[in-house]
Amino acid sequence: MKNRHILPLAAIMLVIGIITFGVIFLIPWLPAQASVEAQRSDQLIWFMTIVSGAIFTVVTSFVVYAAWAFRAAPDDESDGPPLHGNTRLEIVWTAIPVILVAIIAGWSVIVVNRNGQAQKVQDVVHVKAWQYAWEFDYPSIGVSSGDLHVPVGTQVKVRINSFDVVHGFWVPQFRLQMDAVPGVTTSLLFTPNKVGTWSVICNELCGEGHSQMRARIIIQTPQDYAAWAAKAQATVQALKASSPSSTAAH
Ligand SMILES: [Cu+2]
Repeated sequence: MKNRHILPLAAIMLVIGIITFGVIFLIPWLPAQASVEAQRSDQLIWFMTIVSGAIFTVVTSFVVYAAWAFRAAPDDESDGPPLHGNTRLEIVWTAIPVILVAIIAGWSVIVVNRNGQAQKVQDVVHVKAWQYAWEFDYPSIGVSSGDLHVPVGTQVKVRINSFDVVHGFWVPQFRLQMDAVPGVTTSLLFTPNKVGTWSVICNELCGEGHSQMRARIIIQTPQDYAAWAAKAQATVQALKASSPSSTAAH
């Protein structure tokens, strides 16, 4: 009896598996990776996606095959044969998810811990959020910018404040987000590892201008970053010379 089912079931599984993993791998689901943290998160995301794809393939194949192979004739009003379950099978299908969830939980704790490990040398940027804009202060060089400039390969610590409602500091390419909460200073560590320009996006619904609450994040080579910082400092000095109260520079 078993052998009669194995071949068609395997064929259905092959077709569903090809479609499922085609959808998983051929569509670029994730944004670019631009930080060390994004790599860690993505390894975990891919593990979960592949495991989910495999389970989806097996379960869907059994459902599709059972619906086709064991369908009742249109005039068949009888009950099916009584089933008493299968203890061994039930233990197996309980144990596998328990093991998988334990692996995912443990792995997640490791990723969160490693992402939160501060290095000795880091650039500190003060992120200020309000309806509906961002501003970035650089206490070490005494400048302020509407774009978030960061050097590639250096750990950056952002200290985040909101001056009105809850906002969310989110860079999809980092796979990281942190809320900006009025009255509280939150912080986030990241290590950019790819030169490029992306967006800091507010991801807490904060009012009617929420969808426009974006700023550029510019990841630069250390040389370009130093050049930007020097130029910004020079601008601040020039502004201070002309009007002592102004410190803004872009
Ligand atoms: Cu916002």
